[in-house]
Amino acid sequence: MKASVIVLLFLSLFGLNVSVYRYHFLVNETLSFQEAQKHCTQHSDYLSTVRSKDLQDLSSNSLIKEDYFWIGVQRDSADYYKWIWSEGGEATITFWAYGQPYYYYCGAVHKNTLTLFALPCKTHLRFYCMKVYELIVVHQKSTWEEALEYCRQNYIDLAIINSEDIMEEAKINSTVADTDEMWTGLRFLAGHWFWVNGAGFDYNVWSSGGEIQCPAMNQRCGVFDRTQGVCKPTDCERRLNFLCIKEKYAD
Ligand SMILES: *[C@@H]1O[C@H](CO)[C@@H](O)[C@H](O)[C@H]1NC(C)=O
Ligand SMILES: CC(=O)N[C@H]1CO[C@H](CO)[C@@H](O)[C@@H]1O
Repeated sequence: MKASVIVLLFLSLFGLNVSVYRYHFLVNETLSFQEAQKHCTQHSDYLSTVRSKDLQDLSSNSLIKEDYFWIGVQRDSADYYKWIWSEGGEATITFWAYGQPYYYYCGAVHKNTLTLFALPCKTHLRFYCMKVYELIVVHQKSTWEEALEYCRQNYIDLAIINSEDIMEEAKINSTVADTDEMWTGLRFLAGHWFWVNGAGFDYNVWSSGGEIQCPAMNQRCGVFDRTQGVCKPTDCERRLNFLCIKEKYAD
């Protein structure tokens, strides 16, 4: 099977009580629901779990040539009236199209109306897979460098807080930390601030004073301040808890 082109689209936090966020990827290949599901579990996590507010972004991808695309929702084989996510758990769908679900078994989004239809599972459609991440508080008091090393060895990286969804996640998850401030992947080097994974600064994480253009030598690592819900520069040698990014379904 030829390699599919995977396009990173955007990420989303799923519910506020659930401490995770999701990156959705369009796979530029038309497959049946079962084949699509298999493709996702081989290459990432699952077919996408989607909220109503994600539909606009997902549907606007111009690679989707068909009227519909698969997301990870289908009838429960044990209970005809129940719909379940590929990721697991019952799906409470608020965006059924009028008169839906019809008697078919697999859920596809109609891209022009942003509503869900039940379609025959053998229909060949493009589809979204997702990767699911969590922020985890590490209860150690470490310098910024030590924290970076720890996250990279044990998880993926220090936390990158570059969207509203991840900020919400950071606020929820940081309540268990021992320190009010905790390290993130923010660093000032060679004249500018950057996220250690190279992410951009479209999302403003800084405290009201804004980004410090030229921080003093001892103010060049970024903490997340949970009392204010913002990031601030501080001394890299301080010993603080930290936030790592973890893959939810990594084994
Ligand atoms: C997506 O797939 C179509 C064939 O179905 C191909 O023509 C097109 O070049 C692909 N687009 C990208 C960005 O790979
Ligand atoms: C407060 C909170 O939601 N803590 C969670 C942070 O993330 C870790 C790892 O997923 C969870 O185990 C915590 O429950």
